[in-house]
Amino acid sequence: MATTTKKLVQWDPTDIKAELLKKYPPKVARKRAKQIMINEALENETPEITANVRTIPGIITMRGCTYAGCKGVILGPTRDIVNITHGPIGCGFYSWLTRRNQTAAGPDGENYMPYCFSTDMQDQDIIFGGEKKLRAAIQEAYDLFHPKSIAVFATCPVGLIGDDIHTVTAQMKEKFGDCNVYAFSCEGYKGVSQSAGHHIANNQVFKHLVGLNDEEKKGKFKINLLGEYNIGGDGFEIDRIFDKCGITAISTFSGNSTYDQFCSAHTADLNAVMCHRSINYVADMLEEKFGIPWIKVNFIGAEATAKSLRKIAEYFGDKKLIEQVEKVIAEEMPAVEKVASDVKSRTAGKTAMMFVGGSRAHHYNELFMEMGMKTISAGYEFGHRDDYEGRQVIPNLVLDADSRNIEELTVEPDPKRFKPRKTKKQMEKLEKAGFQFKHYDGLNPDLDQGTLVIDDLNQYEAEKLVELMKPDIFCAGIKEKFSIQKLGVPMKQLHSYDSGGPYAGFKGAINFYEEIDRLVGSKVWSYMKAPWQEDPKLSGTYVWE
Ligand code: CFM
Repeated sequence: MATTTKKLVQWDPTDIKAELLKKYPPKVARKRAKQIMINEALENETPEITANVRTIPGIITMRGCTYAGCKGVILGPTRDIVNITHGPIGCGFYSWLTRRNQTAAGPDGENYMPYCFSTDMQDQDIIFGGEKKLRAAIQEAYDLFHPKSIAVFATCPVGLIGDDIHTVTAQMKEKFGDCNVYAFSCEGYKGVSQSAGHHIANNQVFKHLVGLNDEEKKGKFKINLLGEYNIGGDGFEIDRIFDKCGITAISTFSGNSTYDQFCSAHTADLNAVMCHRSINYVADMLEEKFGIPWIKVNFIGAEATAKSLRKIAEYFGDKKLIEQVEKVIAEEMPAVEKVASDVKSRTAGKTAMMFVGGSRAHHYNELFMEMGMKTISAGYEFGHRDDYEGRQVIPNLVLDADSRNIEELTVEPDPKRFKPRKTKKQMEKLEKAGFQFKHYDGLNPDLDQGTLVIDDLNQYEAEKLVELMKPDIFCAGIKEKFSIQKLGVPMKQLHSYDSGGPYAGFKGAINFYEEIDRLVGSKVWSYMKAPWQEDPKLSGTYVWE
């Protein structure tokens, strides 16, 4: 690639923004300008960013599709539901484990993770309809495995030809009697990104699963951990810490989860929300229907982990739990601090860029801060305005045709099972002491003034940013990995963690410090030059240059 632009040593965010937009036709530049924001770091008053809108055709986005968000992200990590992709086998590939959500089979050994179920639609199914094939596939899965539950996911062609997957699954459920069968209309085109798929998935889980098992589970301090997907074993580390503290996770939505966890979620006494983007509306629905309050937590970063544990303990207000949490923090922190102070001597002052999904750019900022590093540019692939600016913007969000396309469930208090976990007085007392329910400030207030916050970054802008600002590390996904390394900058995948992890909790923080230290300290990528960069045989320009 042409490398005529030198690194702007004293870069000004306004100049960088102008550079990023320079090559676009005026109409595209105008649209993208609203998605590139220079952060003012004003708490709850950050300027408005445009987010959750369609990618401009022709731009190579980092986003995934709605099917990916539904099947891959939300239902993917649940081990004992047979997930059938209804569609051509190309999409079927993604019904296999392409995300690094880890699973322990558990005492019952029921685990369908290693399998890939697809109806493998052919031309004739597209022409004459695929319902017959779908019915046969559900029957085959039932006969082979006798699972508790079978889920069906629609890919784009299914929506285009109009297969009625909901009727088919309802009929099969009735026929079996002992297997819950339901479907997701999560065609890839259904929304502007995977975020729409999260919503479709969670709505159906709420309608078809949550509340089915009223049996009281053991445990004194019972919570649901919402929006934790056990990537690289993060969930295992969080479970280890919960066990030590005496906190019982009734369910995790949905890392290493089971069908029964979803069915029992309404029996917990607190919802702790990790990934706000993918699940905040489930927390709202659980509160409205069953009376379970929710708080935002973050187990990425040692300090953030300690803070989140204290928050959970404070909510329950039990002296013994508060003491135990403090004991666990005191036990875990010395090892973390030892590694942090060692790596800091090399990592302090280094710079990072992060462009990941809808919550990690925020969560991982914690870990970089603990290493003395600075985030100079960050953004989400598919975050909404509230993930950037905080939940106070929600009432003012403009609903466009794409967001209207996604069903919003109307939830009412359950006539028998609605039970406020705290009295109004208890809630007010906690709030007076500074405790915040249903609260999230978003990414922007935690980034420095002048940081470039960019929504739905694309390949062109990613390369341009790196070329101009030369960060010490760039974090994103597999699609970005190699083009960034070719620019001489180390790259860390924050979706799959490459082959690393866990990075959550105390042990995870240590893993992250050590890995980032190695990456930013290594010059290997900067030594690499392609032959044509050193000795170009042919040169040319594009017509617009
Ligand atoms: Fe939530 Fe996620 Fe994320 Fe997400 Fe994802 Fe993921 Fe992600 Mo990849 S649910 S928004 S759709 S934290 S798969 S575990 S890493 S883009 S930042």
